[in-house]
Amino acid sequence: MNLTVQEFIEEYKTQFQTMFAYSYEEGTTEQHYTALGIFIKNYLSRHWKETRESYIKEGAKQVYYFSMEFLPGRQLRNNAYNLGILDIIKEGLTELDLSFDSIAEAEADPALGNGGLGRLASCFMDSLASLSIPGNGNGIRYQYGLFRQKFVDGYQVEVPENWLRNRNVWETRNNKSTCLVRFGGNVWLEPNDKGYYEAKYENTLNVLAVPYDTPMVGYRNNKVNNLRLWSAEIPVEEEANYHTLDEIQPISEITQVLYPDDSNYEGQLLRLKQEYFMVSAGVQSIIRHFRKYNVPRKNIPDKIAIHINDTHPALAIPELMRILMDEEHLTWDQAWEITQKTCSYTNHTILREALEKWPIDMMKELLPRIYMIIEEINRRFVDYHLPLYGERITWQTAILQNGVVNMAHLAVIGSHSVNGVAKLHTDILMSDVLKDFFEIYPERFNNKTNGITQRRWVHLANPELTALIDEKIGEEWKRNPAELKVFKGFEQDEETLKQVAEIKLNNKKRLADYIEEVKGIQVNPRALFDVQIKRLHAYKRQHLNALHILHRYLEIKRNPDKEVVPRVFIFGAKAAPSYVYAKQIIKVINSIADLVNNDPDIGDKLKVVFFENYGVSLAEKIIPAADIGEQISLASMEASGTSNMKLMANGALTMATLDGANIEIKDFVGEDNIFIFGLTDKEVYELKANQSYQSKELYETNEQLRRVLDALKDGTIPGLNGEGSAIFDSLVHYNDEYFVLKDFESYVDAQNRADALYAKPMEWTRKSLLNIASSAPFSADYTIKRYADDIWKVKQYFTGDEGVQPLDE
Ligand code: CRA
Repeated sequence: MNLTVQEFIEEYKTQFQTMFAYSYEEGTTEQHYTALGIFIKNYLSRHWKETRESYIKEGAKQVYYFSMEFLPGRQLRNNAYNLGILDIIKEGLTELDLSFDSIAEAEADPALGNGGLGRLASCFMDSLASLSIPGNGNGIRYQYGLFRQKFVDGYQVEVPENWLRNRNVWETRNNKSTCLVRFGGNVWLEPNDKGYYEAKYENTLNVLAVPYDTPMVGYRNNKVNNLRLWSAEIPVEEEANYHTLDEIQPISEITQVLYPDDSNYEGQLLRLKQEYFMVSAGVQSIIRHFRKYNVPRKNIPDKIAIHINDTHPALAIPELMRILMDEEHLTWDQAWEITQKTCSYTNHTILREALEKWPIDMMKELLPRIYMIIEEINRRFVDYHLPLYGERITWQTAILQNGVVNMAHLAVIGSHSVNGVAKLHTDILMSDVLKDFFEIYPERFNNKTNGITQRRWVHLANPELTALIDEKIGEEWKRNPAELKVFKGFEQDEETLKQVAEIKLNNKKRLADYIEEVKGIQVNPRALFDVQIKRLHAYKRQHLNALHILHRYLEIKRNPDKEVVPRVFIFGAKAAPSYVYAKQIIKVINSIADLVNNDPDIGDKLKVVFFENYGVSLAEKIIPAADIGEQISLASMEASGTSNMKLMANGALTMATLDGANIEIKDFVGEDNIFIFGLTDKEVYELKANQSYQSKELYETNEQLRRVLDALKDGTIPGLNGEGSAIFDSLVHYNDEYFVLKDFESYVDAQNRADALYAKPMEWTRKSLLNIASSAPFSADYTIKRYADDIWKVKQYFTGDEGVQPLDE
């Protein structure tokens, strides 16, 4: 199916006219987006169908990635690119006097996730399809995604994100595959005449789960996998029982909004409802699909892998048990063996407040049958392990303790594999957070360092760089990322370095224009662009960055004639609506921005830009223009991070603590090509253990630090209403939980080293090139290959020599 430009033009005109009954010349950008999206979806539909059919025909083992969050980003460009028709479409549209770029901007960016975890799920979807692995996503079709962020007077204001307002061209509502999910009521087991117990229900709330399927397009391999997002509706046969909006509410609310907390456990009945709704619908539809394979039930683990993305979908374990026992009539032992072999679990955080625990009473009432099963899993676990490990370990690992259901424990006990998302993180799981489990099940633990898809984050976000790499080393790296290392050979080649520098400058000019357009701030594209983009969290320490900016500001004011390397500090970050401290940090940074950007003494030396509404689409604009990526979390706190990988792949140098995947980045790029500072995880653990840290002492003894901290509350920063003092108090009087003051000096020192290097452009660019050339290990293709080989035992299905080749690192 080789589309030509002329064919595209003809088909597109017809497509447009069929949809809108207007000629394409009269269309709005939005209409063109819709028509083009439908055109592409039609184009890929045959592959979508054939991929599904071929998996069944081959009896392929399939993986189901269960995640409460997906952040796919805009899909028009990526789908056209992976299908290999992007250039043709662009050319065709140009001939029609239309601009692909403006049309692509009309797409809503579905924010069905909070941050790294959701974006990781979507990078994984891209890699699964591109590696020809039978992999499906399973999640929720939230009507409202993560809130849209606005700044009013420097304060974050949340506005609902109605991403479905205009039609979503990618989804297909699939009425054939609906399921019924039950909540509440009474359940009991009754022996029947066939010799097994039957689960009987009364007074349940019945919810219809309707799947919306979205194609996940592989890179030039004719493979299209499926992302299934569930929406809650009233069962058709019960419609007559519902009369008012109030009555409908318990059903419609289930898939209405995404919980806006990142790395923070949200203990609400509704959230538990959402989790079970997604899990039950997903498991039911998998088991139904599996029947098509016509193999004995005990072979389910040879055909199905269910992956639990953090504990949010951990109810998949008791739900699978329920279906295998109550509907497939297997014994407990048979069902348990299948369940454990089928399920695997990834932990994404060690933050205590993020570890999900549901009150037993709530679980019992909302999910009575599921609670019975969890109770039995717990009873058997405790009975078995008590004689082997004694009270201490057994009680520390029980699922039910102190009136709550510990979801991480359920996930570990019910899975055959438990992984962390970077080496350090996995080590911490084994030695600390889950150490008792590591003693019981050492064989289950393994590390899978996160990755990113270079297709979205390099090929498409940074086309000039991509073209340059193609020119220097050929195109093989796109199918086989390991080839990127060949680019290292150009580190001494002046011409290449000049080209790399020029591309960066062009990207920065584009971003500078965008900054002027949306923020009204003029920045110098030759300044050092210093970028911190991620959720706002105390452990990520955006306030450390802010203190450094203040420090620079005060230095410039004190020594106005001193030459400085001009910098533009760029932020993008949403704070959870209920996270007061994070919101105070946003306000402080915005106020510092007002101060700095409007001070005539400062000029180009220092600018601060805080973008509103950070998300995938904004990241695509910012990342290619970054000189420095800020990865400054307190060591041990950031499980992995993934913006660190995206930024390095685009030639940013990393300003990093030895945390999460930063450590692996350092190992691959070499310590000369990264700025490392701050406490190590061991030092942090020690300081916490011996309680010797006194932040106030630092404030009192370090003059430079004191000046900066005082500026938070002495009126230096205009427009604050106590937010500066709140930050000050947390750092000085409440002993600085995240060791911001402790790391301050070493941070400033690392920043000074960055300045010195930036003053030698060739040297800087050489390191930038080495970062680009060392980024291949962080391709999600490798990460996914390891999940496929080690955890899921699923194969790549090739049809020819197209697509991403069997990966050989
Ligand atoms: N907030 C971690 O904090 C990690 C991503 C993806 C996070 C990040 O360091 O890169 O997951 N954890 O693995 C999380 O969401 C519930 O825990 C994140 O995105």
